[in-house]
Amino acid sequence: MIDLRSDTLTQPTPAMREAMAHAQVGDDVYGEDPSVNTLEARVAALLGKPAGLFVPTGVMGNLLAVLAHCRRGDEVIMGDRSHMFLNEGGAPSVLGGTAARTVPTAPTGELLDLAGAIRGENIHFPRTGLICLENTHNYAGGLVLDAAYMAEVAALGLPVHLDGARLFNAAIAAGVPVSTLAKDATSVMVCFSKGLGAPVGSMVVGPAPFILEARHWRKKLGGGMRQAGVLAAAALHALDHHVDRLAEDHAHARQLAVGLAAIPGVRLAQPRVDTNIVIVDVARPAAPVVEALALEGVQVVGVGPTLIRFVTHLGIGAQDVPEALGRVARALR
Ligand code: TLP
Repeated sequence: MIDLRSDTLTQPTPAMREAMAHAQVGDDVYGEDPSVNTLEARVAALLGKPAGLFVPTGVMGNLLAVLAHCRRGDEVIMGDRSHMFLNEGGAPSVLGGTAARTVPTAPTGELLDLAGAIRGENIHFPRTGLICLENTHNYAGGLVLDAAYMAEVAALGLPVHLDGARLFNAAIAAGVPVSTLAKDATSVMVCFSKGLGAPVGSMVVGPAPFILEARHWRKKLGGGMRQAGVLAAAALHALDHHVDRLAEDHAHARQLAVGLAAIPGVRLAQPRVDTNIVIVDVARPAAPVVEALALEGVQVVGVGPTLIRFVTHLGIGAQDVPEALGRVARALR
């Protein structure tokens, strides 16, 4: 099987497992896990923010950001094709009493009509508590939002939370430090369990009072972990060894996109391939195509009635790309 369903499917490498086995640990609820403390300080510094909080998942990180930024009844502006809106179970509404105010998403991942969605002060209105952006943008095909756009959104004057599950991919693709893409967000969530190849773990960073609030909420949600240093060690190893190599995943995705677009009946559903995600339109129901591909030994996911997503990652080698393309062509013949 060539598994292109997601970069969440990576296996920890032997060297990463070694680092985990030798991690120094303590009780992180007491703030005494040295590996977690190192990771929180390192990632906060990397992203140019005062403080960080290690969390088990990206979903929890995004949820904590909403809970810490907003009050009950606030509206949270997010894209209608954002992961926070589509794939997180409505958690900010369920657990935070906030409402998702969706705005349309450009094919390149930027939010449209943002200024018009911000509420003015009026006793009848909910308050706008937060704007959420996503970089790279998953369902825009892993496209990168540039720093100039981030600055434009920040200039609207509201707190901005950035779902940066794949922010390291964005930084490598844009050739800028990750802090450049984080600069105009008030808070940022990054994942170690996507392209970076760690088995578990994400981080929320932002101002110290915000992180303290998020820490309270993490405990209430049951996310206070104990000897979490074994997981932090995997993330630290990923930061040391798996960031620059994301360029390989991006090159594989470009190669894949060129090959896929040459297959009759397949069209690229995104304007560019910036990073490790390729979404194609197969102009027929996606589900049977996904099944046919699996029978040929290529795993992918359907992300729309006729849309299929391919994601390259640490577990995909150079030889896998032409092999996958051959299998896709056979399946679609
Ligand atoms: N995305 C997963 C699935 O949930 C769709 C994937 O395979 O792409 N933000 C973004 C932009 C994400 O893509 C994801 C995961 C998350 C947040 C949530 O991360 P986890 O799975 O760690 O909670």
